[in-house]
Amino acid sequence: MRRRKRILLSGTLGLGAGLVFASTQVPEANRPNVVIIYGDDVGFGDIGVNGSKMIPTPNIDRLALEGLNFTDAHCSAATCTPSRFSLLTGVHAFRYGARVLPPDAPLLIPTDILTLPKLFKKAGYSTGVVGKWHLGIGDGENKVDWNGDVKPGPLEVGFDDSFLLPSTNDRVPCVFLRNHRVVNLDPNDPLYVGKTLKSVLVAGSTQYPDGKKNPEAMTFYRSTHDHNGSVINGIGRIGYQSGGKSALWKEEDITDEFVKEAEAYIARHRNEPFFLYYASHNIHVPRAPHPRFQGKTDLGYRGDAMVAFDWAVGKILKTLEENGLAENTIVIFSSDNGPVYDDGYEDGTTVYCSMEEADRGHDGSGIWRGGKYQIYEGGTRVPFIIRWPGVIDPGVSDAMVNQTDLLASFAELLDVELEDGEAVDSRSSLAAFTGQSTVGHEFMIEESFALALRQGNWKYIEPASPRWPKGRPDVPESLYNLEDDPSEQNNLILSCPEKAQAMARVLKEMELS
Ligand code: NG6
Ligand code: CA
Repeated sequence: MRRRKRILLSGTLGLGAGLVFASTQVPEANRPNVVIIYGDDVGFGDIGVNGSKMIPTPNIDRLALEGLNFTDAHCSAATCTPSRFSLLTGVHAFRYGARVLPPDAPLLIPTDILTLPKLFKKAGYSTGVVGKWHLGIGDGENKVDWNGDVKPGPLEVGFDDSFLLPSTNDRVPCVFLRNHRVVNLDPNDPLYVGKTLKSVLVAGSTQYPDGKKNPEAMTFYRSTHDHNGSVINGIGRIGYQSGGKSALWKEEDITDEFVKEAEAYIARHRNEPFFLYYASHNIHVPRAPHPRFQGKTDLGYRGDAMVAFDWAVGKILKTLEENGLAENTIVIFSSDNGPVYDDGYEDGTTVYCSMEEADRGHDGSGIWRGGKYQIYEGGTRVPFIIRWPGVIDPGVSDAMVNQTDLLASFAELLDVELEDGEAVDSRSSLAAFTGQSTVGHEFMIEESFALALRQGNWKYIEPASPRWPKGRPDVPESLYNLEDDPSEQNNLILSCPEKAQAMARVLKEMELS
């Protein structure tokens, strides 16, 4: 049976040259371009419109003022890989056991399932990704040949074009990948990637210092935790690399490189509908903003990296304008998880792993508790802005929405039918995303080494489960009422046991459905 999700709206949407439609579906000739600008570790409170006073973000603020700014929008999980997985597949990451991936992990997204880029292709779009990938590359059976065709990866899950930092900026390999090939690779200095130094010790390839034995090589940053693999550009990485010296990125230039690629992509595709997934590495560690951004905040490189990211957003918006595309482009700005301060380097931020709520007076998650890695609201409640000039009225929405639902929402917008078994967790929220409705989901799952359920302003956090044996911070089974306790301080699990049990039942049902 075919599954079609369609919401007919009570209002109407004006499109382009005065055309009016009774639903949000758009005719082929008017298909808007879609640009998703995805931040890395950018918290709800890291942008000016959401209360940040210590980091100037004029471009993101402008986007918010021209668009719809959501106060209760979520990534699917409080870490990168699971959130990106759900954004691109419309499936909860826990169903695939998705966790933060090591540098040499194979492609996590099966090549035979529907993805967001594949959906856009069905609707006649060109699709491109620029930025951080962190969803694995390779088939899992054969070791990836970094000196040949590096695949399967983004091209095999639906992107026509890709320019990537393959894993994260704190993991090897520290090179860019264009489509299937490493950029600027010298065949006389072959590139190897592995978990141990021994696995990459190949005669003839450049060897980099081993952070464990040569901490003095970490001249840019010392590691506070676990960034003791190959030391590249003076920074200890997760994992080991040898070779590829001519292909190494320069930390301070990554933002400029990605912006250049995004600008070129937009200009190249100006005459056809396109979907661009721009996945910035900002403001993930190691934060190394270009010298022109250094010192722009009193928060050190974390704040300065956010200023660099805001600059990049401004450049992308300007490129759309210069190509005459601003009006007919939906721009979405969001993030893959909440904020973190010290995430593994001595970069001047505070205590390891964001258990602190604020850094020098700046609270990256705003009033929401916690941040990256945490099941509290700050882990997944992230900035979320949609701008679609002439269609979405500017404003603020408190609707509860989730990135996992973009796939089904775009399917509805573009009138693409979803088959049974496709994007199973994606529920069209088109009316909420376009501001036609102020009501979001009744129920929504949150994930971070545990599952939680939101029901309106109620939040239930399940007890520790063997499914997440490692890494779960010590959070007991909890129940909060965010209406009068938005910062999750008052655990009601003992005083409202019936509510907790009812929500636990719904969570189980949703988990098993
Ligand atoms: C963690 C790393 C952290 C960061 C994170 C991924 C340690 C102790 N911590 O495992 O530094 O790399 O993975 O961040 O190694 S994410 O935003 O891509 O999920
Ligand atoms: Ca992240």
